[in-house]
Amino acid sequence: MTIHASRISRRRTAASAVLALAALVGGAAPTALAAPSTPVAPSAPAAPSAATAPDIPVANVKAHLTQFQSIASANGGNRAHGRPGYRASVDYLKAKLDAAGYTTTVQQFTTNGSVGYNLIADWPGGDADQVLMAGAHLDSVSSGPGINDNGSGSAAVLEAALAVSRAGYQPDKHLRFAWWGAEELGLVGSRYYVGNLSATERSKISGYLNFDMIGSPNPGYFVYDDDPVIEKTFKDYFAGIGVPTEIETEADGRSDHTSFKNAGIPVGGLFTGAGRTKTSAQAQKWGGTAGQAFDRCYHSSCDTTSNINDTALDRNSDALAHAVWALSSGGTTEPPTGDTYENTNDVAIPDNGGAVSSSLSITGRTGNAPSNLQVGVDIVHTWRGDLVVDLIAPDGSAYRLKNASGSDSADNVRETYTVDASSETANGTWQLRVQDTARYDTGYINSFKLTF
Ligand code: DPN
Ligand code: ZN
Ligand code: CA
Repeated sequence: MTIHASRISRRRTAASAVLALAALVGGAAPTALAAPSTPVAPSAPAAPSAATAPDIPVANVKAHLTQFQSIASANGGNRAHGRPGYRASVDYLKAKLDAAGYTTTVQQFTTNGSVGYNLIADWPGGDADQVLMAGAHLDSVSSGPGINDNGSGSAAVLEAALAVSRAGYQPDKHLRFAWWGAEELGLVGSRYYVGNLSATERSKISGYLNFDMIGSPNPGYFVYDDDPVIEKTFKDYFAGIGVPTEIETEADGRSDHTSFKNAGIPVGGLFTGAGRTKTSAQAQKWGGTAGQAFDRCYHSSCDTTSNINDTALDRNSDALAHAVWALSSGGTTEPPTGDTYENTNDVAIPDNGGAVSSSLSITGRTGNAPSNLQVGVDIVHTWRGDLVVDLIAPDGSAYRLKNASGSDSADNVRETYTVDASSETANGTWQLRVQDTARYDTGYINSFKLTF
């Protein structure tokens, strides 16, 4: 069937691109009931894949907590703003980051009559106009060593940064990690940092991820309810490991993401609970003790290395790394500019039958199609491995987008392929040709898009 293509303006937002990416990373493929019967040669073109974060070894995170504990013990029992244990904590992190290849900056400010410090670590490379930040406050209250609040977030952010270095990860975005001073005195360090950025520098920060208390001994799994893309990235991660989450309602205004949020920067984060009491419903789904605080040692001297739930620390550290990778890579680069034509008429694909197609009649363009013609394919199907998909140019030449692959049992083909179509005239009828090559599973072409 040929229809006259409606010309629509294409403005894919970075947000929708990230959402698509998150879905790609987090979506587990449901298993179909019947196996396809026709064996087919393995496919040639590889589907675009997002960079995957490594597992963060919780033992490494805990080793940093042991160091924070020793620092506190050697410095009057705390790591509070204005006390020697704070500066020693900064020095510990800075040495690790410098050795791993980071460009570090210690930013000084004064509050409450003493000097405070933020530590900023930039990973060289990535798009300087798109900066993804992850941070944690490094100061404790003066009444204790602050191992859960917030050695936990500080150690996990450090370990994610070190994992970036170990992996030699080259993200599309620029990565910046930060540890804030004087959070416990009213988000002082992070407010100072954001307040000192120029409007241009602020506008380049595409997101800030906050980690404050992520190893609570009687843990809950709370995700901040701020930027929807960041929130979804975390939620999808936890869903993928089978851990239920709740929206964090306690965090608003209470940790360093607020300084970024107030400047209009998209924020998100994780939290395992502070002084509030775990309900019986929460204990049912997460384990632990109902009627007891998430962290009974919140802001007290018993917030030591004994005040940590290893499982919570492990899961949250992995979720942190997952978000850093997912939100800094793939699909978040500038969308192709150009004119988009789309056919949204559904075309049924007969089971193990003949090829069908969806068409776009292109008129009014001059010359040839581009070398990076974007082919948007949306096929709903219960076993996509059955499908062979081609783009057919107006003169009949075929460009293979996807081969059949019997073992690929995932649902649907939702992909944007790039085709070098520079030898084809732009005007004429283009077709998306789809054939189902194996029995049982079926579907339909949902939409076919071309962006010139
Ligand atoms: N930032 C901590 C505090 O204000 O003491 C704890 C906290 C973190 C509270 C996240 C709420 C949300
Ligand atoms: Zn605190
Ligand atoms: Ca089939």
